[in-house]
Amino acid sequence: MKIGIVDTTFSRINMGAIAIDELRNYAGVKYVRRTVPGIKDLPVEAKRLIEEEECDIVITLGWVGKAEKDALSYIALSVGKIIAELMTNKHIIDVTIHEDEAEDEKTLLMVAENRVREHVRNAVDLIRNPERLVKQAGTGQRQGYEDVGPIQR
Ligand code: RDL
Ligand code: RDL
Ligand code: RDL
Repeated sequence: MKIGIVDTTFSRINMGAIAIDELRNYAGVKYVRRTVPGIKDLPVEAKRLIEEEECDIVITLGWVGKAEKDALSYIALSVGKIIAELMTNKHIIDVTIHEDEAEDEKTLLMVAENRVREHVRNAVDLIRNPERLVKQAGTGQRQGYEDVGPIQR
C-alpha cells in the first residue's frame, strides 16, 4: 500500500512529520510526502500523488487561520478535494486544524497531534482493513478531541 501525505507551509505545526511518525506503526506502508504553500494548493497535489505517484489514498493536512477569509479558503479546499476524489475515484482524507478550535496553543497542538494520528489510522484501514470501520459504525468517533459515543436507546 502507498499513501500520499501533503501538508502546508502555512500550518504552524509540522503536520506531515506527525503523519509520517504515525506511519511507522504500520509495517509495509510506503509513502510520498509533498508540501505546498496553503490549503487551496492541496487538492491538485493530492490528485497528482494519486495519478502520477500511484498512491492508493492521500491525506491532506491543512491549517485554517482565524479570519473569515480563512474559513472561505477552507470551503474552497473542501469542494476542490471532493472533486479530486470524484475524478480519481480514490479517498483523500482531509485532516484540518482550525486555529480557533482551542483557546491556547498547547491544546491546539494536542488536538492536531491526535487528529493527524487518528486519521492516518483511518486511511490505512480504509485501504487495508475496511472492516474495522464497519465495526465502528454509529459509535460517535471523533478525531482530535474525545469521542462523543453513541446515543443509547
Ligand atoms: O495558492 C496560494 C495561496 O492562495 C494558497 O496557498 C492559500 O491556501 C493560502 N491561504 C489563504 O490565502 C488564506 O486566506 C491559506 C489560508 N487563508 C488558510 O487559512 N490556510 C492555508 N492557506 O493553509
Ligand atoms: O476526510 C476526513 C474528515 O475530514 C472527514 O471524514 C469529515 O467528514 C469529518 N467531519 C468533519 O471534519 C467535521 O468538521 C465530519 C463532520 N464535521 C460532521 O459534522 N459529520 C461527519 N464528519 O460525518
Ligand atoms: O463537536 C466538536 C468537533 O467535533 C467539531 O467542532 C468538528 O467540526 C471539529 N473538526 C473539524 O473542525 C475538522 O475540520 C473535526 C475534524 N475536522 C475531524 O476530522 N474530526 C473531528 N472533528 O472529530
